[in-house]
Amino acid sequence: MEELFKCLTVEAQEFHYGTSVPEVSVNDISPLGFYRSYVSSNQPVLIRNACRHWPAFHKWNKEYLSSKLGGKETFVAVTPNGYADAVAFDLVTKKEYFVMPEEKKIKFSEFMEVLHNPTQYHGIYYLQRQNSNLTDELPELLEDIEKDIPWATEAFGTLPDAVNFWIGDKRAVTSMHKDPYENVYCVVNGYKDFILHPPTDRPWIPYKNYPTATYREESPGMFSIKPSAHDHELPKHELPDDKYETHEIPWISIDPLAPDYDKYPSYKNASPLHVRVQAGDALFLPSLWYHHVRQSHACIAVNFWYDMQYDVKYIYHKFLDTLVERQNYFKKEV
Ligand SMILES: O=C(O)CCC(=O)C(=O)O
Repeated sequence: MEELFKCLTVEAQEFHYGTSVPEVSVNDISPLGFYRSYVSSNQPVLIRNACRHWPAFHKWNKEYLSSKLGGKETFVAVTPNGYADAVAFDLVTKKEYFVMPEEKKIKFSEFMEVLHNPTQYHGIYYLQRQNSNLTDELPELLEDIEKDIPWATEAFGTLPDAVNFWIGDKRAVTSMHKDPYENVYCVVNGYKDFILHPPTDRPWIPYKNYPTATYREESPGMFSIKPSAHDHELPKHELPDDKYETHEIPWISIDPLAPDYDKYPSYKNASPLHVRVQAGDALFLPSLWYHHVRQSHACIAVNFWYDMQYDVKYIYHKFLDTLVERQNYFKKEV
């Protein structure tokens, strides 16, 4: 089976995805061209100058955002290590968890103060709510951007499902994951570094089930990992259905910045693509692509999540997922 998976990776790379993310100018993008060349073939592309014409490109800096949003309260993810929604080892319970950030509700001006004086504060701050926070929580900023990406909206035949606003510390990292969305990711200030894996890399991406937990800052700079209430010691078959559902979450255990090849030797077979998205540009990140994201300090971004189609590509990806799961199961058995 492993040989077949290797063949899949090589063919996907040679015939289709290549070894770098293609680039195109926004002036050369039409809805039909975008759909034909990138969406339907599940191919990422860097779109130069996609959001350079937004007023936000010139306006969004510390002073402007503070005067516009200063007194407003907002939720910010705070972690000891920059990793919100990632796997971490808890020294107290000696277990690995999928750990979510502490969500602090603070004034935007306070967040700006922390962001611009990071050494004077404890914890790593990242405004990264993924619930359409730009439209729902920060509507004051909407006049500075377009409400959607016109060529993408026409290509997808629908408005975006969510528009998210991101601003954070350079130490804040988004761990490897995939989303069921077509993502148009626009950088307004600074840059973002993406590591991408096509869905065909699934056999080399290690998943494990982790109990969930949340960081809590007990005193300045002292974080503990609080297992979720449902992480009790009952065996799964004794858990009520609703608890069973949320007891564990499958997450990717590899850190592509420092892969542990002793633990995950198969990851050597994967075919990552690296791309830096500069201010004014956008990355089209197709649904189900694995991504890991870093950023320059106080980088500001807005992304548009469009619903994905549950089409034949999705069915093939799911089939591959099932094959890999089966193979891993039998490997453990022998
Ligand atoms: O910008 C980031 O830190 C993460 C972005 C991301 O994961 C997404 O847009 O799906």
